[in-house]
Amino acid sequence: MPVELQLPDSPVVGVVMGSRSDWETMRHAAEALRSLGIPAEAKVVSAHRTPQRLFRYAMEAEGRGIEVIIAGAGGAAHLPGMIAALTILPVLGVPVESKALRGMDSLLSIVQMPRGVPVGTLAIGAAGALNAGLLAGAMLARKYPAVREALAIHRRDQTEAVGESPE
Ligand code: RP5
Repeated sequence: MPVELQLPDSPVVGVVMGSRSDWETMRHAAEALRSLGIPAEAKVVSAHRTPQRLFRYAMEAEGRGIEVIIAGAGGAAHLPGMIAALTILPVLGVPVESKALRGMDSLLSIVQMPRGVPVGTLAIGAAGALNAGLLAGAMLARKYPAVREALAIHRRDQTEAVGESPE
């Protein structure tokens, strides 16, 4: 089978979230993907409020060309785990900061998956979302040289932006 080197125009990463209110956090994942030139889609898919949409999304994603799913949710954050249960695509979970428990509920809901159904869990909030985008990029960099190059440039720029003097 020939190795695929060219990124398609269609989305290869799916960014999903439990509510529109999660976008303020999850847009950081979308921005990281955009900065690496990775085609991505963003959708609201709620485990509790739109379970049929969740099933459909998870079952169809691989066939539509999605290669990595980033799922963010807050509170009783079942979205990443349920998606992971329904697809063999890698799923990266982002705990959205909740009002009541400041995201500890989201974090524990996402990270404590049962043996056999993994979700790669990131940090709570915007940093976790941005890192999920970068981590998806690192996964895709194994296949797409353009993503590898973009990731290397991102790291180089980030390093150069850290001044040695504290003032
Ligand atoms: C979760 O409940 C969502 O992921 C969101 O983080 C949280 C609150 O949702 P809204 O009440 O703002 O729609 O399902």
